[in-house]
Amino acid sequence: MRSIPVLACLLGLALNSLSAVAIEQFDYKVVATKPQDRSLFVQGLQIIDGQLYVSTGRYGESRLLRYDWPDQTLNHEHPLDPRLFGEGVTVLEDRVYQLTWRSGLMFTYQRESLEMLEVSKIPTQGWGLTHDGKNLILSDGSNRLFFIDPREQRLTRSLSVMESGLPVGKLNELEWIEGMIWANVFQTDRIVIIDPESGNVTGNIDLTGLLPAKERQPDTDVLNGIAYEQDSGKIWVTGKRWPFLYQIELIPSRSITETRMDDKTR
Ligand SMILES: [Ca+2]
Repeated sequence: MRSIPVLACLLGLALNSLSAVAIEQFDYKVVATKPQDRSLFVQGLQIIDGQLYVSTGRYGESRLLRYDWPDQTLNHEHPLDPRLFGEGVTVLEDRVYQLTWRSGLMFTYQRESLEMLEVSKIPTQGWGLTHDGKNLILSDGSNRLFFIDPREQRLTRSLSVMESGLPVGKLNELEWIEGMIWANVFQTDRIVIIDPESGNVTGNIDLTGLLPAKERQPDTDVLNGIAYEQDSGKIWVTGKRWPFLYQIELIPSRSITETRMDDKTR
C-alpha cells in the first residue's frame, strides 16, 4: 500500500496536467407523441421546412420517405435497390443525402423532386448522417465522426469521440442541435451530446423506458432517430420499428466532473 505522502505527491503532479470537465446528465420528459408506421426500420430522421425525411434500412425494405410535417402525409417514397441497406439521411441546401450501410455508397438527391443526382463512394460504413451547415457529418459505428465536403465529396476531417478518456463507440443516428452533435449509441437507450471541435462528450441523455413495454413487439428494435425542429426548438426521437415519434424535453439530473488531460499535455 502506498504511503499518503507518495500519493499526495503523485496527485499533485497529476493535477498539474489535468483539468476538470463537467459532463451533464439528463433525464427526459415526453411532451408529445405522434404515430409512426411501426414497420419502418428507422435509420435516418430529419425535420426541416415542414417536411419529415425518414431513411429506412433492411435489405429489400430500404426506402427514402418524405412526409408533410406536422400532419405526416406521405408525399414521396423512393425504394432502394434490394441489395442495399439504407442508413442516415440529411438535407443540406438544395440536396438530400442518404447513406447505405456496407456498400460504400451515398446517394445525392435533388431536394424538391428527390430525383437522384449522384452516387458517390464513402470511405467507410454508413451509419448516421447530419451536417453542420457546411460539411456532412457521418458516423460509421465506431467512435469516429467524419466531416465531408458535400460538393467535392472530400473528407475534410475526422473526430474521435471520447468520454472520460475512453472512446464512445457505436455512434449511430446523428443530429446537429445548436452547435453540438447528438448521437444515438447503438443498442442502448442513450444519446450523447458531443462537442464538434474536441470530440468530448459533454452530456448524456438517458431515455430508458421511453417506449413502454406494452408497446414492444417481437420485432421492435432499438432507439434510433433524432430530429430537431430548428424554428420551434422541438426535439423528436424514435426507434427502429417503433409505433411513435416522441417529442422530448431534457431534465437535468446531475452533473459529474470528468478529469481529463489538458489539450496542451496530449
Ligand atoms: Ca437526425
